[in-house]
Amino acid sequence: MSVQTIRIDPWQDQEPGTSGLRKSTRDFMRPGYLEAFLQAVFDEAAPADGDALVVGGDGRFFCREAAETVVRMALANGFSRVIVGQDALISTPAASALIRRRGAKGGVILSASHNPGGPDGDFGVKYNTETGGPAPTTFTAGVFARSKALEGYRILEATAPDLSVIGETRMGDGIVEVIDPITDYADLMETVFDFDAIRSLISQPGFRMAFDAMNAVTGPYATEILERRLGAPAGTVMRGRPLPDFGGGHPDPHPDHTPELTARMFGTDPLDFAAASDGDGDRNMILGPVTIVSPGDSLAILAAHADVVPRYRDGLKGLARSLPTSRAADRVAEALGIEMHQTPTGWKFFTNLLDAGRITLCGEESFGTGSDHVREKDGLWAVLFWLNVLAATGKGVGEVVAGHWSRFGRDYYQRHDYEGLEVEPAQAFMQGLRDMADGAAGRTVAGYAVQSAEDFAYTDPVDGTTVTKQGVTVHLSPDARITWRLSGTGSSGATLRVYLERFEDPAGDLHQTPGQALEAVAEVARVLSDIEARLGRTAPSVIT
Ligand code: VG1
Ligand code: CO
Repeated sequence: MSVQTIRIDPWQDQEPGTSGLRKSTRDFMRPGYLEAFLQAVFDEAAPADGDALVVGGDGRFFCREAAETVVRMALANGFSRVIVGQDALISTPAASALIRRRGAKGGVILSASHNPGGPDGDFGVKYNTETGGPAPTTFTAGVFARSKALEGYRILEATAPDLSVIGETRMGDGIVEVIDPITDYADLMETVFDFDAIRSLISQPGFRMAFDAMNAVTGPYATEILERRLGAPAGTVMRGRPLPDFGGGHPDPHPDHTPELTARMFGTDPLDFAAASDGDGDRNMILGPVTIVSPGDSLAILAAHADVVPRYRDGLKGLARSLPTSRAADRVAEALGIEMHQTPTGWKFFTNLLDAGRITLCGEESFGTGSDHVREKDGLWAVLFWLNVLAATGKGVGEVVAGHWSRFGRDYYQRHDYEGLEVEPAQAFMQGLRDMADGAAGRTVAGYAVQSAEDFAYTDPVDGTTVTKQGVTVHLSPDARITWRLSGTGSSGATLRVYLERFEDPAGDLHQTPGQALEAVAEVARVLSDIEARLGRTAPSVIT
């Protein structure tokens, strides 16, 4: 079986974003495009004899073909073993767990996460290193530099084995191992949570729940864990079969994209608990009767209740959140007397803190929560954590949330996305914000005084690497905060994200809608950024 080297002209646009390389599926399917990116990744990873690579994806269109290409190229580039999820499926958190358990050199995850899939949708490739976490910025910068100068790629001149059949096949000088991607992950969850307690909660007469897998990768995981191992009735998992186009849906856990679940939870006879995940299984949305738990609150609430979970019973080392995530977790860290870190957006910035044992739980406002059990955010883990909390406290979702606010106060929170912008005006807008930030302190708008403003730069406390321009934040008095940044996960154009938050102390009005509570803060954002004049936008495209 020979290794072929195929000459190519290098692509100039393979710069990984917040979470790997994302492009339209059609762009990825151009001859040599996927191959070029993989070659740059493998050159940067520089595998040695004996090294293993984990491969799998979220089941979207082109995943299987792409996985076959990864197999043939990995073996041609020095990996000795490629461990592939059956049918080329594996969730992002399960891939992270597998890399760690098998001591693999790294993993290739074929997913554009919450972006729609299909021939007219998006595709993506993420690379995780031996820690199980997303490749750090030094690695992705190396990949981008290599991709721009690449002259060719190496691939085995052979067909990959059938990825639907579990077992080992020799190929070239290496081995392709097709594994069941579910069992190990489900076993890991059993070591983290109190499954007996969750089982008795679920079996209580009258307790009703649902999980919307959105025809993405979590379907088989949720069916195994919730229905088979925890005894939830068949049908608890909705849209449980992974489909290449996610059944035409948008695999983003947002109430607009889970219409049936949302209708059930906001209808006349809501379920006690509901949840959804995204395309690759790393996000979570938690719902109670007529309640959506804000992700920033969720992180704080889980941290405050961590002692009910067997894995965290002995206490938390510290907490971390991304810059635009609400400061609700900071208040819990303070009460617990543990470290609190603020990182840039993207899970890769949590990895070093987790590896160094500085933090145990971390999260992002974008429906991402996780812990040191893996090095990715983990959707089903968050669902099980909530169930564990409900089981241990005997309370409902709404009661837990309201109880948290009355103890710590409430961080009212909203994200306003402006989609479909052109790249250059969006970048100029961000530059305008940096200039505004320089002279903003002391200004008063809509009853708020600007206390300080900054262009967020982050120095990793573990390895000392620094990244700059991670978002512009304005701190206001009374206690509120606005952050602006551009999305790094789109496949075309630009999306501006504006994050608004305001703290209400426990004695204040804790039960307004976020829209009402943040009306004045939104006005401050409009005035300070001058968005209408600069980008011609009068209202956001999406409010979360
Ligand atoms: C978004 C979220 C960010 C998350 C990233 C990847 O990035 O804001 O918090 O880490 O998606 O999540 P951006 O750059 O578009 O704001 V996933 O579920 O796509 O792996
Ligand atoms: Co995701």
